Amino acid sequence: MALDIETRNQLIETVRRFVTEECVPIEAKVSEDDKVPDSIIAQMRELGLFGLSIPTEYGGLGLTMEEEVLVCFELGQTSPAFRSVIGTNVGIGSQGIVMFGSEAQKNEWLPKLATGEMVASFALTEPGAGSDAASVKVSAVHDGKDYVVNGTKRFITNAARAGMFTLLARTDPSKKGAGGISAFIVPAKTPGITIGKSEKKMGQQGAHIHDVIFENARVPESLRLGKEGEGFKVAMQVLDRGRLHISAVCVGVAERLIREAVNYAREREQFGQKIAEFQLIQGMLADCKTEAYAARCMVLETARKRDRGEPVSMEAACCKYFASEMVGRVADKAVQIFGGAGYVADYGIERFYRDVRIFRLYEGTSQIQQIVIARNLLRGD
Ligand code: COS
Repeated sequence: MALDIETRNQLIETVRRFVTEECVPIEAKVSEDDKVPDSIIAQMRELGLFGLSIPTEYGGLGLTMEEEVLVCFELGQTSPAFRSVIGTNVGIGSQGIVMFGSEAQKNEWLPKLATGEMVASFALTEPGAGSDAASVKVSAVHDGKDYVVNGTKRFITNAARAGMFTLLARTDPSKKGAGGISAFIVPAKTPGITIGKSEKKMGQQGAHIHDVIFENARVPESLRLGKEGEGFKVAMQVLDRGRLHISAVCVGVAERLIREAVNYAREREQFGQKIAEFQLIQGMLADCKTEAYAARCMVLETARKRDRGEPVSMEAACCKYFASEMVGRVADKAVQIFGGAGYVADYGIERFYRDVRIFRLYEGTSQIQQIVIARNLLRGD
């Protein structure tokens, strides 16, 4: 159920204050240390941020999608590494259980994920299966009352902190495509699981991705999510939702960068006047604002549609496509408005420029979003 308007405004204001007072001042340090401090993670737990999307009966805040994107507009106003701490619990790590879990699975796992006592991680991508998600090779072979899992997952966010994985694995090797895949809840402490090194990345230092290697890891049948062969559907529905969440984060980052660019343009003088007075600067600011506003409207509209129970695969892909490309253009213009300073680390703008690049890649590249949009159009949905 939706929050009353006063509670909703309070929540947004609290998140805004947390972001401005606690996260923004340490953005550079988080990037340098490649670590979000434990004290910040503790505050996120206290604020209930790990449980934004988990229903209240399992200890979460049970936000509607509209409320969640409003919170993400705020969380996006700082380095995306902070959002990444809670991102997998709110989105791709937990939502398979919320949408497809049995009552017993929900009762066992969701309360821990809601409080942040346990971190969830989503294990779909493999060395040979990125955009082509239906080609996963990690195998889960039925053996008595267990499945025996073997293979490697790649670029798995929060894997080293995870207490559980939502794993997509092939249970039917005779079916090469989507039909042979099943989804599982896999406790991270299962013998036979090893976590690879933290990958060095272009941006978002403080957020970590790893390989997850399964060697004869036994997963009880009771931890399968949904029916055998339904895993691809689980992954796609989790991603539909995740794409909307990421789009909202893109809007938040864009709004932050626009604010930074406006402030800088008001201060910086060239040719005897503030650069904000130059129409070429104003043009760039206006383009940024127009695009960010368009993305904000799309995201809100799609979130409301999802809350009404309508399918939003196509609209979520439109949002992800537009918002992630939009924030790339905004970050590029922010560097341009800052000029040389935009390229210098101390000003922080170049860090955002690097940070936002991943938005066009993960949870489906822009090209995958185009495919999803076009297929839906051509099917006449
Ligand atoms: N919701 C529910 N079911 C869906 C779905 C959705 N959004 N999208 C596809 N499906 C179903 C289809 O209906 C189809 O079911 P049937 O076989 O019963 O008809 C099945 O899944 C296979 O769908 P499709 O044929 O479209 O699969 P493709 O292999 O062509 O792949 C894309 C579709 C490209 C859209 C998919 O592979 C994809 O999203 N790739 C990107 C993966 C990604 O985001 N990776 C990032 C990793 S997580 S950070």
